[in-house]
Amino acid sequence: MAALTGAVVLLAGCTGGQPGPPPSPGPATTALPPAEIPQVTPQPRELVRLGDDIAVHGRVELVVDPMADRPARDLATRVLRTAGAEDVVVREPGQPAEGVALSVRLGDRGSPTVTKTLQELGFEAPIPMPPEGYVLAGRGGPNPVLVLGASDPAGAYYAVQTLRQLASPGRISGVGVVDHPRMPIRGSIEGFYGSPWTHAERMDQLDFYGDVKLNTYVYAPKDDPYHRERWREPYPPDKLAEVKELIGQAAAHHVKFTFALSPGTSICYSDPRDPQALVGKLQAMYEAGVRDFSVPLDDISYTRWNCAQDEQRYGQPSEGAAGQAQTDLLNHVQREFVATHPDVSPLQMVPTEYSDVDDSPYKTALREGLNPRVLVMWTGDGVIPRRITVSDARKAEQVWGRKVFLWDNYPVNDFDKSVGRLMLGTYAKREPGLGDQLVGDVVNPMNQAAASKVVETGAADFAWNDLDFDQQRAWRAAAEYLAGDRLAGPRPGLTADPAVAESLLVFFDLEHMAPLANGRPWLEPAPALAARTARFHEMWGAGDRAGAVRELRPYAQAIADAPGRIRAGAAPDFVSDAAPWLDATVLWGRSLLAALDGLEARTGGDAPGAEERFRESARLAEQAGRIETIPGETRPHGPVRVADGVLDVFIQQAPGLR
Ligand code: LTM
Repeated sequence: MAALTGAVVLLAGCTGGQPGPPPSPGPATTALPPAEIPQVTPQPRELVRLGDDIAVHGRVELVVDPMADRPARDLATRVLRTAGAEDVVVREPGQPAEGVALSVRLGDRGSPTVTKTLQELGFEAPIPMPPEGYVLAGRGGPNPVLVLGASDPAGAYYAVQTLRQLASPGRISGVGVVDHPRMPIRGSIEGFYGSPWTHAERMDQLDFYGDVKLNTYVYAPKDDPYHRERWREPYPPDKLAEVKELIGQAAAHHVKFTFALSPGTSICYSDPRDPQALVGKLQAMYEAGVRDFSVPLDDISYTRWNCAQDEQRYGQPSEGAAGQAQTDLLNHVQREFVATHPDVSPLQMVPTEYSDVDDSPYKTALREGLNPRVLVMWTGDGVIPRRITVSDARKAEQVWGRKVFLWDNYPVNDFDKSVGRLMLGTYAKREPGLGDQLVGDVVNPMNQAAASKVVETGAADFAWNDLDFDQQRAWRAAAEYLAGDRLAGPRPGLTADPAVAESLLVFFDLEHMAPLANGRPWLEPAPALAARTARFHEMWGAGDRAGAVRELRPYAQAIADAPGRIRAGAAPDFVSDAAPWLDATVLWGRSLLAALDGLEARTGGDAPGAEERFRESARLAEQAGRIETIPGETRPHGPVRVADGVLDVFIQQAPGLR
């Protein structure tokens, strides 16, 4: 650990408060030998055990600098209460409270008391602390100490989000954490076609982003007319009121609500009224509280102009001419709007050529003319790339003349070949090291907002700490999150049912396949099930038929049981998103069990019984195959897929196995 000496330091009388006498001791503190450290997601950069766990009971004081904002204070208070504090007294440094069992310090990393306490706990000083960074250090025993120091309000909030995950009933892990993100922009871009997310879904997403340290939500729904087709028109008052509520929710969870406006389908670049209209609408959003903006120019034709004037000004339609017109437009926004509003973040844009790394007249125009402050988005080498590599990101940097901002088209399921798919796979094939090469990573999710949290959790983990990313660990974290009752407490793990998380992982595996635009998989179908069916065939082929059936049966049962468990225990919004897939999974699971029954009956010499079970298996599979996605929800609409290529193949082949 770079910043920690690594030693377990025993410390007497340290409270982490301002200089002066320690608070008078409260009720005797229980010694808590260290329990297993819970998984923290995203994985912190450095995490080591410092000593015993910290007992949480009785009266706890939270000593907070003004730097830690209300969301951080409120969350810290909730965490301490949920962990077991009967009472939490929040105060500013300077007046120790009486009779507290534990004093928790939350403040500026540079404040003398935080620094001193951290040094006493074994941290080297000063710890480099980039934006959003924090240090957390705690050790139990008779004089427990718990200090959270941060570089800025976001860091303080993230320190508390880590504390949330280190808390369990009655205790907080006695650990040291030094942490900051590798990528400065992390989040989602609601940029898919089809029914946009509802207001409630967006509110819930923003809440979730705070939990997993995602700091960005880009509002860019293709089917919101005021975002794209009718971009010049102001939002009606009811929609504007919703946007304002989203801005507040985003701020409360340290998320940047990023407003995107896509004028490309109808803009006349050379008519001064259009660039003015664009700036005017951004200004209206600024007045509503937005400070982050994007101008996406994806999925438009650049081989025709929208007005005759553009041909006079830029010449015949061509890639290069479109690049020049867009450069002029974006530089206008930069000059007239971004540069005149010092509190606005760098402008984001999506180029029309967003999905390759080859130079072109279009890219040359933007590279040479576009203000270098403007962030350029890129989807990887392909709209739905096979993988996203450091080398491709470097090539993208070359052709765009700046480091690019990843628009990751995963888990989006709005394209033809994704019909019937719920993308619940791992966040795979994103190469470690991208943290040095990308300015940010936002994923384009599914219409199914709650189900998108599976991949969003992976992306959050990766974007925070790509060098230590473990896709299976992140997958499990997503299952545990969705298995927890979030309303019951700030830490899902406090109430999560492990059996529900296990069922979710079985279900995620069945929905693991992710297709390229041509339908071929870039993520394979059902890897866990496929490994088991492969093992089955191996044993069967080797003559151990009873053993082959016996080994596969519990997993077949787990598939059949998963939907019931998930419906009973997982987050209700996930359950409703996944409803058709859960319905189909029950039937596929029963079909698989019937197929195993048939094989067992045949092995036991009961040929008529076997035939009857195989008929039942086929009937259930046929029924499962008829279940469709919810009309109007997913675009495109069609039969849901469950481990296709693995489960259906096994079931079809079973009657023929001799
Ligand atoms: O990817 C980009 C930049 N644009 C569109 C998205 O709106 C769409 O959701 C995805 C997936 O179909 N493909 C696109 O080209």
